[in-house]
Amino acid sequence: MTDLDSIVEDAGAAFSVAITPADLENAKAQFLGKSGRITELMKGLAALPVEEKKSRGAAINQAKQGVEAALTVRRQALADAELQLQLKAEALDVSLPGRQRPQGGLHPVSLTLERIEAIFGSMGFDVAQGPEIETDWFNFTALNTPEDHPARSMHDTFYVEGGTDTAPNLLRTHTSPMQIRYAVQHVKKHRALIDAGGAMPEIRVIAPGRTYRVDSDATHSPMFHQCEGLWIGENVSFKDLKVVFTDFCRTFFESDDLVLRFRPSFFPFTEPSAEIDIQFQAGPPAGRWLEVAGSGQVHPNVVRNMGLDPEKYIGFAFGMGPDRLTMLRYGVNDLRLFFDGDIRFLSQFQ
Ligand code: 2NL
Repeated sequence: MTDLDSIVEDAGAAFSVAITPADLENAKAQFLGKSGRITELMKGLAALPVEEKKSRGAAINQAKQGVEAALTVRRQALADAELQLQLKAEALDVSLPGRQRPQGGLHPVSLTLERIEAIFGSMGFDVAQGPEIETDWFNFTALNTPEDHPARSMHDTFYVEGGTDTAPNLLRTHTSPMQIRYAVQHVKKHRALIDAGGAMPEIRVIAPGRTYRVDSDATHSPMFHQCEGLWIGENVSFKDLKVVFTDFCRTFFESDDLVLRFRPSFFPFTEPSAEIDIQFQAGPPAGRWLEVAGSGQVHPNVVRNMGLDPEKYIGFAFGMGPDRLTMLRYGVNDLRLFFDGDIRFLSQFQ
């Protein structure tokens, strides 16, 4: 092996142990740098005779090309290795599941309110709206509630600052005030027709919404929901109430194996009045009577407060608790679950 062959071989060995580009540049300097082995040989050429200089020069050049070739191969190998490392570090696993953005949904009680609105909507009932802070007149007086009725006391009703005959100052205790407001507007709109003895379009409306009472335990929440219904016309009877409410219950609970019982009761705003109980003929709560609503024929004083003559106009009203209906429909046993806001409970209704 000539001295040149061993230089090329040494260079190949030195380059192959270089791991980083800096290692490689240092190794290169040992052969091609200012005082590298190849460079030193080149310097030595000057001292040779012309003929020998030619052949020796060509041989050194060939060795130099060999060293440079080995250098290029190693440079490329290091660059490839570095690229592979980078690719590995920046690897993107497109098969990983993405970050979830769970879809929101309606509260179970809202689902019930929507169901109630849809069912009564199909029977021609409009949906009333109204304020949650009410006046004493719309919440109590118009509904024939006596001045000394316990519901009007500070113990049973949330009062807010201020309050006059016209200014609102209490949190409504039922959704009836919305129906009074609705009826008053309806009568105002048809006043001329009514006064001329014409046929006023019937009042057929439901009033769903939040209501407030001073009450808090496992089965009572200070805020709860109510949905009332009202149907007033010239010839609306208890028979219509029975048909409408039976149809509602069977549709709501998706069961024809369901019977209703109207049990005598008392409310200041209806006379006569009845509690409505239902009984499933089949399924888990079968055989038990469940109270689902209060109802009655609208009291003549309340009809008068709507601006109508109770001798001519008559009808029925009912009130039910959507919170309780939701508990019955889904088999929920604690009312407070609806208001705790625990997503593990709420997400089960989506
Ligand atoms: C109950 C009782 C009831 C009414 C609500 C009503 C409304 C008007 C006129 C007459 Cl505008 N009555 N509402 C009537 C009877 C009972 O609710 O226990 N609800 C959960």
